[in-house]
Amino acid sequence: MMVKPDGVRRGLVGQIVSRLENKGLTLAAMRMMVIDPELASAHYREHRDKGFYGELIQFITSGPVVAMVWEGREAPSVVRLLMGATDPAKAEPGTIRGDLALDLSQNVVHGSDSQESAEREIALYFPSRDR
Ligand code: 3AN
Repeated sequence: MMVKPDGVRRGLVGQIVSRLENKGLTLAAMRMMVIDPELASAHYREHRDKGFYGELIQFITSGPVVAMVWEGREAPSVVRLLMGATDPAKAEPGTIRGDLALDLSQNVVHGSDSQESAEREIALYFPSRDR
């Protein structure tokens, strides 16, 4: 999962990490970085034909992010439950987006949507990590 540039700018990294730790997930790797356009387009390749793609790439490269690897039982789906719906206006209270976001593009966090996408994204963001 990743804290996006808006979450880092707003100082939300600590409480997002706490929410996942409190749930019982284990933080296995963490990296603060500025995403370059090449990495952004690799990450979001499935959205390249969408109308919001340009805005998405512009935003995700607009400042530092914190990329993380979390481990635990059913980690990808548990993280997405804690994140809440993609559109923060529809995200349940108690979730990260439900409590901390309102804007659809500036929605504070990204989470891999399956074990397969987690592995693909971990390889992109942590290329030297042992797998
Ligand atoms: P999620 O981050 O919940 O997995 P995806 O993968 O469907 O959501 O979308 C990737 C990102 O693209 C979202 N986090 C959001 O910031 C942005 N996004 C999705 N749909 C829209 C939209 N209709 N307009 C603007 N941005 C969008």
